[in-house]
Amino acid sequence: MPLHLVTAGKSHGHAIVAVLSGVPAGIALSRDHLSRELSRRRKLIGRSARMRLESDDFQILGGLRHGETTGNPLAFLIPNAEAKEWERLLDPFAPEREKPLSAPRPGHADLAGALKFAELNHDRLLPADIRDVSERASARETVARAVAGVVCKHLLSAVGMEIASFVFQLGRLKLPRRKLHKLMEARSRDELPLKALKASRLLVPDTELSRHAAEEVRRARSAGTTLGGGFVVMTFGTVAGLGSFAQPSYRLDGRLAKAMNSIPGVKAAGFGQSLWACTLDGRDYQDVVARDGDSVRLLTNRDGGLTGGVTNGAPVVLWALMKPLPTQHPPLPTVDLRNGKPIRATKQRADVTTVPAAAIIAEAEMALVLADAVLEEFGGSHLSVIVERVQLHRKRLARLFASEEEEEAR
Ligand code: EPS
Repeated sequence: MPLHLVTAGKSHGHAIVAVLSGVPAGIALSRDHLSRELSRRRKLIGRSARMRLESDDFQILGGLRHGETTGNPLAFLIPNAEAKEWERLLDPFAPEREKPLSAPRPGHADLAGALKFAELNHDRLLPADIRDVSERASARETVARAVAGVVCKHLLSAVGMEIASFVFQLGRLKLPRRKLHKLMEARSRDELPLKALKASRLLVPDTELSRHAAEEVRRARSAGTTLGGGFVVMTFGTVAGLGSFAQPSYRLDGRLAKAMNSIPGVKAAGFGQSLWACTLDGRDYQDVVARDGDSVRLLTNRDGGLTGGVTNGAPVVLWALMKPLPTQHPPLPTVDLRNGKPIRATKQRADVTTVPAAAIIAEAEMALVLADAVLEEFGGSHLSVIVERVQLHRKRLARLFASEEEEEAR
């Protein structure tokens, strides 16, 4: 059964709600696990003041009992702290229309959404109220992905797969290429600078760079502007053979890139060292295959763990680039969609950067796609069955060159 996440709700409405279907039974989850992930996402530098108001509260409406998934759809709700203040404006049955927002913020979904939902009224095209666009085209929605991601991370962890992420660029500041290269070649989570990562409220894996990046966020905040950047998300312990090249839509690289690009503000996503290594001659680029005991291993991981859309057993390494957020102070010039006159864009409280938050959401997205691929390959209704099947598969691959007699003798 494929995993499927549906989210709904407004950024300033009562809650963000979601249903994750296709979850097998037997995944242990505690209140602590879930709120820890919400708090991780909330306590980053560069977010708007709203992050201090939100809590790490959530309600599970179905699919979990005695701290374990039941195999039924997991339904949950994350309340919005400021809903009361917006109640009248967002009332679903309000008889009268408020004055619509009509000054799209350049770079925001405001314009595309207002045009998409425009209504023909007595031969005139009326753009949709931008409020209906921005209530949904908002980073708030991703809070539901964080919760769903915890469930999928637990499934993956049960089969020996672990996800980590870090920010490698914030505005003009970047990790040196050599350091980024080394991190992208890590074979286990312990090879990442976990202490520096844990201490950084920007998820930068280098203490010095993290300090400079925090200064850069302060500078951007006082200049009323925003910062883009880049992050890497990796999965260690990846089981080989997930995904397929048999059909274009089965390819796991395509599925992962699509998932990354679904994160608001992400403009590019790619694998491994393609960020720079594509300039190498083919002879120098390829990940060399070497014998490793009774099995094989790749000496480098330039391809980022996927070849032909299938995992090759090396860690999956995915990078993504995010543009600077649209809302600026003072607002940028734009056009009033009601009359075509020049105007300043709608004013909105906003974040300076969500690159680190996006890295956490990218972990969740990666977990969703990989958990789905695990279920596709080794599916079962209960986690224990899936674990057994993955273990058998791993055992077989570890004995690639062992004959059956040797196996029996063991
Ligand atoms: C957002 C703007 C800010 C962010 C919000 C997304 O909200 P507000 O305008 O209410 O201050 O804090 O992100 C979240 C609430 C969240 O949980 O990530 C936007 O314009 O998308």
